[in-house]
Formats: sequence, C-alpha cells, structure tokens
Amino acid sequence: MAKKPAQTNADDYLRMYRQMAKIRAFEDNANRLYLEAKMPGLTHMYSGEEAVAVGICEALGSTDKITSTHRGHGHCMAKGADFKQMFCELLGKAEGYCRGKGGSMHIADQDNGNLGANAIVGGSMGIATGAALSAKLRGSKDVTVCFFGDGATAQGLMYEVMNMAALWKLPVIYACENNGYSEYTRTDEIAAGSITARAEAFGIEAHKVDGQDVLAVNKLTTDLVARARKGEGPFFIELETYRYHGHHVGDINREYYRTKKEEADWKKNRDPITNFGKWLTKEGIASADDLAAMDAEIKDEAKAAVDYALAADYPPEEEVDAHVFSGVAHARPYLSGDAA
Ligand SMILES: Cc1ncc(C[n+]2csc(CCOP(=O)(O)OP(=O)(O)O)c2C)c(N)n1
Ligand SMILES: [Mg+2]
Repeated sequence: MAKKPAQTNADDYLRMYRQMAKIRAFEDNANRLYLEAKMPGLTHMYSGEEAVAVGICEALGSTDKITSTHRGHGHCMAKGADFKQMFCELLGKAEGYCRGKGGSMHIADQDNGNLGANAIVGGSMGIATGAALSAKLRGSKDVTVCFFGDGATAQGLMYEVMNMAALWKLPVIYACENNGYSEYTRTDEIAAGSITARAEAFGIEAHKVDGQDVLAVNKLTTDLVARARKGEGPFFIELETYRYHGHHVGDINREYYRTKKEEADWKKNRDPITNFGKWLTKEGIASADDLAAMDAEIKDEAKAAVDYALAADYPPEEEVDAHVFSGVAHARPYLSGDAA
C-alpha cells in the first residue's frame, strides 16, 4: 500500500487545483478534437465534475484501485494518467493506454491502479467489488473506489454486490456521481426515494457530500479510506455534481431537457475550479497570478500532448487481433481482402 500524503500543506492543495485544471484542459481539447472531426467515435465530457474525481483519488495511494465509467477521463487523470497516453488512446494510436484499441470508454491504467473505464452502465460495480474481495483475501490493505453515475443505480448488479460487500465487510467505497441526469432524463423523474437509503438498506454507512467542493470530498474520503483499510467498510458516497456539456459531445441542443439558465448558474456559482481557486487566494496559498500561470502552463502542456498524439503512429495492421477478446474472426477476412 503506497502512502497517501496528508492534506495538510500548500503543496497538497496546489496539486488538487492542478489536477482539476488538467482534467478541464484535457476535456476542452477532447471536445475540440471531436468537433474538428479528428477523433473517431464520440466521448462523454467530465467538465464540471472535476472535484469528485480529484477529491477522491487524492485520498488514495497508488496501489489502491478505482473502476470508472463511460464518463471516465477525469477518473483516469486523477489517478495519475498522463496527457500524451490519454490523447493517443482517444485517437486510436499505438502509444495509448490500450494501444489505441480501447478508446475513450475503455481506458485502463493498471500501473496507477485504474482497473478501467466501462461502457456498460453499472458494469464496473462487480469488478470493483471483486477487486476489494481480492484485496481482503490477499491481506493487501488496498481500498477500491467504484465510480458510477446516478443512472447506474437502476442496475440490479448494484444491489447484488452491495449485499456481498456488506456481508463480507469488503474494503470498497461506492461513489455515486449524481449529476442530475441519465442521458436526456432528469434523475428525479426516474429514481424513487433516496439513493443513500438504498445503500443503508444493506447496512452500509452512506454519506452525501457537495461534489463541487474538492476539500469536502477529500476530507470525507480520506476518513472513509482509512476506516476501510481497518476493515470497517464498505461505504457509500453520493456526490452532488453537474456536467457542463451534453450527455456526449454530440448532444449540443439540450434545451428540450434542461435550460441554458440552469447550466449558466452552475458554471457561475458552483464551478469547482473557480471556487477552489478563490479559496486558495483567500487563504494566501496562491495569488491569482500564480493560478493564471499554472492554467497557462497546463493549457500549453495539453496542446503539446494533442499535437504529439495527432502525429503518433497507429498500431500496425498485423496486431489487429492482439490484445482483444473478440471480433478477430470477423476482422481478418476484411483486412486480407477475402471478405465476400
Ligand atoms: C447497461 C447499459 N444500459 C444503457 C446504456 C446506455 N447509456 C449510456 S450512458 C447512460 C446514462 C448513464 O447515466 P449516469 O449513470 O447517471 O451517468 P452520467 O452519464 O450521468 O455520467 C445510458 C443509459 C449503457 N451504456 N449500458
Ligand atoms: Mg448521471
């Protein structure tokens, strides 16, 4: 188990700010790559939710595990992923985390304890719970955080694994990112009752926290991680947050399901990066100029990584059936020109 630095000094706060700004810069570039038709497929932007991923992942050590979602870039970056490898993966390049074969929704980074994003809503819940069972059986003391959205609480798997995790006291934290929407539907139109009460029904201690407040998220998670290591888990956290973009990058006309005013209000009043920046300046930890310089440096770093990824090589044709688990029999004839 790698040590997690205590949240006690300026460096820790500045690292959290930097991580959130890096996620925002990553997403701004990913969105641009899509709009300029340079990125294959589509992607789901994490902008607006940065304090959730960063507050939680900053409470974890490098050997602790996470599982992620279709909206997973923020989780990957917060757990230590590198700009260049991330952009390479989005663009299908050989240097990407999955050699360009996973794309936006399947990025795994085992070296940093990221067991993978998952395009199946709720699909990572079984993986996270299994990882926690493995840690317990091996006596490793590692904790697993399972990220998922409010929409995933409609999946039966969640209730199966929470039952097991509670019975077996597994070191897992279920982190529900409640951004108010599941695709184009408001959560309150489809989710009955309280989300935390569902976890409590299994005897799981559940908390609700402001997901736009990185310090509140980090403080709560640091405490729960320490307790999970001592065998007091599992735990459940519901984090209230908001996605600034549409469900995915192509969802640009959103007024039929939410107002422009609602989006503007969240951006103006509850932006996690702006608000944390204000706190840092108020506390004398950084000046506005320091933060502006950091933002500019991160933007340059992101742009350089995009340029690098655009120029990088695709995987060679010969390895089309390497590192994948299906589709090989279908792909071969097309590549060789033998398909009817
Ligand atoms: C099992 C399954 N059902 C449906 C979908 C289609 N789908 C993709 S994202 C999504 C909504 C997920 O909402 P939520 O869990 O709240 O996550 P958010 O997109 O808000 O981050 C749906 C229904 C899917 N990918 N997997
Ligand atoms: Mg949602």
